Amino acid sequence: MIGNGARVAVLAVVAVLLGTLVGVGLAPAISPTAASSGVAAADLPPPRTGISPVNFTLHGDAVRGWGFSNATINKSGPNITVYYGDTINLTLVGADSAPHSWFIDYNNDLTVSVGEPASRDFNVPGNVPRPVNFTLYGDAALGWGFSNATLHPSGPPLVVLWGTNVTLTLIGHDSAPHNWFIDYNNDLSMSPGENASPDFNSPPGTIVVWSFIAQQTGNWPYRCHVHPTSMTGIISIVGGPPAALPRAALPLITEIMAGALILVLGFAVIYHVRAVRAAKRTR
Ligand SMILES: [Cu+2]
Repeated sequence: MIGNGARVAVLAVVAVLLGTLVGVGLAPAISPTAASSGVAAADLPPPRTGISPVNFTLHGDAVRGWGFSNATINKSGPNITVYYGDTINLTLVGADSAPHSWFIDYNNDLTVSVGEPASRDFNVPGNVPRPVNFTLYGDAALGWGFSNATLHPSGPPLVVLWGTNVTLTLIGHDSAPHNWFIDYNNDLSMSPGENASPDFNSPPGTIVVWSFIAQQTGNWPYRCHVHPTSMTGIISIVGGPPAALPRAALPLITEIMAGALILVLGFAVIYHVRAVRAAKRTR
């Protein structure tokens, strides 16, 4: 039995744990009001400012449990700690073929009860990922950031569900032109088939809003084609089938290996035919 004080505190914290599911959408947001938590409004701590919202990606498996990644799924899933007032965005990814949902079981009765934040089922046919918007600031020397204050040469990690329509609002922080592209083959330049935005900050101050569909499952570098080494980061596209890379974006090494393999096989065929003929002649 939880003490009353502890219970109130827990309720205050979780009553505002708002799940918004990329891909599945959560139940309507519950605001941190006295009504939803049973606590007088004046007794609630003020919502935190500056850091919220908080994003988590959870991978779920009926047998193995939950994990922040497929590789770390465990029956007792990862601890999730958030502040009162935080908006929590969950990206829920199925690691098996079963439908799942995510909810906070305040009363620990193993089912969704009234007032408990609960996601829709995910990993079911027909789930359409919710569109995702990111605002990225770019600077040739300082890199990428979600804000002017957080610019960094290794920009913020972006995680989206496979199939998501991603909209980027691209803003320059210096006077140079930039763009944003996914460097699937990691060759530091834009190749055919790589998602690439138009140039932004060209002329300085020009903001570009640009969308693409995240269709290649995996972890990829993103870059600016003008400053490909000082403006880079990682985008993770999760949950979809492993998509074939566009032919033009195949890594060079793959082409070299394929070429070498064909060469070796060709020689093998020639020598085999010759050996068979030679064997026939000696009979
Ligand atoms: Cu740039």
